[in-house]
Amino acid sequence: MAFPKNFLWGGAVAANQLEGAYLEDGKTLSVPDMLLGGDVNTPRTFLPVTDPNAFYPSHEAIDFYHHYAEDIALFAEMGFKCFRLSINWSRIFPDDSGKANEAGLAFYDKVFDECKKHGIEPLVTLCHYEIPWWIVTKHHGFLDRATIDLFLQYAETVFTRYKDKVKYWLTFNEINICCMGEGGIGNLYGLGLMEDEDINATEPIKLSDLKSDPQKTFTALHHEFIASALTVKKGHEINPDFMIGNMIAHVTLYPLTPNPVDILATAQQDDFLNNFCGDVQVRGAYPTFIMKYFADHKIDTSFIKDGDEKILKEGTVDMYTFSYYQSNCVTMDEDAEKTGGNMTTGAKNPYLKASDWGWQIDPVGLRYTLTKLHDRYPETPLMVVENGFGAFDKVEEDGSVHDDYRIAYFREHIKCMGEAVEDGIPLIGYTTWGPIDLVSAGTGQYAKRYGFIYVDRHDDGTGDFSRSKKDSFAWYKKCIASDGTDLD
Ligand code: BGP
Repeated sequence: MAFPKNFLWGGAVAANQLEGAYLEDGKTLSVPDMLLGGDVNTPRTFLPVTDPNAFYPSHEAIDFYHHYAEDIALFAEMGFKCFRLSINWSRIFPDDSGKANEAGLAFYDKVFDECKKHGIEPLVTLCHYEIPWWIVTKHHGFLDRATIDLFLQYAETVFTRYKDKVKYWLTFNEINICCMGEGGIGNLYGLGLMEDEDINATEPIKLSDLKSDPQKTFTALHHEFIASALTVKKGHEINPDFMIGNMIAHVTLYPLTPNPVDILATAQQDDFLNNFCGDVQVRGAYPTFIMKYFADHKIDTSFIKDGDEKILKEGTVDMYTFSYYQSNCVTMDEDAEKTGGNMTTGAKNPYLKASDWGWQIDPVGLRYTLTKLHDRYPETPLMVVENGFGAFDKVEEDGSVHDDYRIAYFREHIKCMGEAVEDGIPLIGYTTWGPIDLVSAGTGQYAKRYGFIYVDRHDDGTGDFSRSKKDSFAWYKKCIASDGTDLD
């Protein structure tokens, strides 16, 4: 297997799922700070006014804010070359004064310095669902075109501050999330888009019950595309060496049967869910199929203003990055058995097993996806920036965690990824999701664990935040040390 020597092996996290310290050093609320904890069977709920008696997992998360040095040292021990993290926007711009918060900026200086000390390259997501709450209430997130300027001001501030510490950047995490999921879940996470009625709710609301209006969704998404493109352009002015990518939640789709109607439905869903946003950000223009979709669904495209086409063309990304957890099947047969997944559901594939959350495990699908993406964007380097296995872990009496199921998941995915590299696909890196246990985005659970590192923190709010190594820790270390050749 031929992973190059400079391959970016590492792990990925998001500020809201690990930092905690949700109001410390001047930070104000952001969208995830309004989300309550859930469990495997209960959809996440949202309660806009933080209730002192309710449990909001992001408020303390795993307290990376105070453990960052210890955590980065553990990543270094595993041999990480890269650490993907996000900046929490509301630490930097906590209000609408237009003044950056020095204490927030100083925190990330310390984090990046710590990475540098260990020879770890940071990969920074500018917005991983962390839209400041004041932008939600004042501007309905990205629905208001004015939010483009707020994002640019934020991006320019951090680009300038960290231009010699960070080379790799991503604009919006899973920008296509608003094209999937039920109700307003994708809108809230991705676009900070909510109706006043929901913003002012006094009782918890299921995320799937949040109101959603396609006209508003596509308007806000367009504003994100423009913000992303302008950010790429600005970044290159600040440091021409920056590599700035997009980030797509790639849900790989197969037809459930060879029935041509299933084949066609699969291609159409694939275009809408997976290809639409990537095409805008890599090719710099709206694809024909989505303009047809807009016409068919009576979406008024007057949100595309004069000059926007040029902005999109001039702000194409330097690399295409994506999350890959699973695949789903598509069928026109409404009686086909369904299964869960990352913000979306699909038909059950009889050839695949699934996690306890119903996410179908499909390592071969990763090779297939890399091949497909390279065919679509032949000039663009690719990076897998999330892949991992959420599981209930059992801590033995001596404190060890024998997570052979997680090792098996990674072994097979890395093997298939290596085959894609041998095929000649320009894959530059791989960051596993949640190298350290953190809060689940989909359910708000701590019990859905992804880490090589166990964190003593639980869904009832107990635990002392101490860290310990699972069996997978030594395994991933060996994998990286051997450039992905020793997977036993
Ligand atoms: C992706 C998100 C991550 C992460 C991951 C796992 O969609 O970018 O933030 O959480 O999914 O999902 P979950 O936490 O729901 O298991």
